Amino acid sequence: MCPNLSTNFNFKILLLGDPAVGKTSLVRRFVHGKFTKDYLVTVGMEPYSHYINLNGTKVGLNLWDIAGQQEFISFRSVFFKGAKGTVLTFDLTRRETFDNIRKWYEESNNSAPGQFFLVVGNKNDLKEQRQVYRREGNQLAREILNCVGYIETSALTGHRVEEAFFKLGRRILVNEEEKLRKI
Ligand SMILES: Nc1nc2c(ncn2[C@@H]2O[C@H](COP(=O)(O)OP(=O)(O)OP(=O)(O)O)[C@@H](O)[C@H]2O)c(=O)[nH]1
Ligand SMILES: [Mg+2]
Repeated sequence: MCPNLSTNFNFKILLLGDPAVGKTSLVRRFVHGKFTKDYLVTVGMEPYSHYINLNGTKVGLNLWDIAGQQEFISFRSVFFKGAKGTVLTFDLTRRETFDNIRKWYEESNNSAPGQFFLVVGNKNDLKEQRQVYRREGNQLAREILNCVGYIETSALTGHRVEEAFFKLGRRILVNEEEKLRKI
């Protein structure tokens, strides 16, 4: 069968990172264009779905917003299966959340190998409280296998949020199209 490259695609993408780094806020900003200051802890996992247009190809992003709290560690990896990509998120104002990115990367990569990754430093609006340099984020992204880069975002202002999801989605699409061509 001749593959049709204008086919619609659906990609499962995980949002991972420590508690309160802003995973839910980023996905809600991207999908609903909204932000709330309240911290409502995610319990287990919350799914979101959003269609984007990548160079004329309609792509569905199934965004799995995974709870960062330690109490969910025992079962959360069941949600990882089949993921094509992970947004590894940390909080620019809390150094320890950056130090934990490798742990999140390994947890995700072990359960769903062969994915693409994007490192996101969130809360870029809190300039005075920054605890991680941009060059450190860039360096970490270079060290992670299949990482498409490092982006600093703000779910509060919306700064670079769309760009982050598009960047990861575009890389996954290129890879899926290459696989189709080989059939
Ligand atoms: N100033 C600022 N605050 C943010 C930003 N993103 C999220 N927050 C706040 O940080 C807190 C935690 O955000 P959440 O999105 O709930 O964090 P989470 O990563 O989903 O946390 P868990 O569900 O526990 O894993 C909330 O009070 C948000 O309003 C941001 O870009 N800037
Ligand atoms: Mg959450």
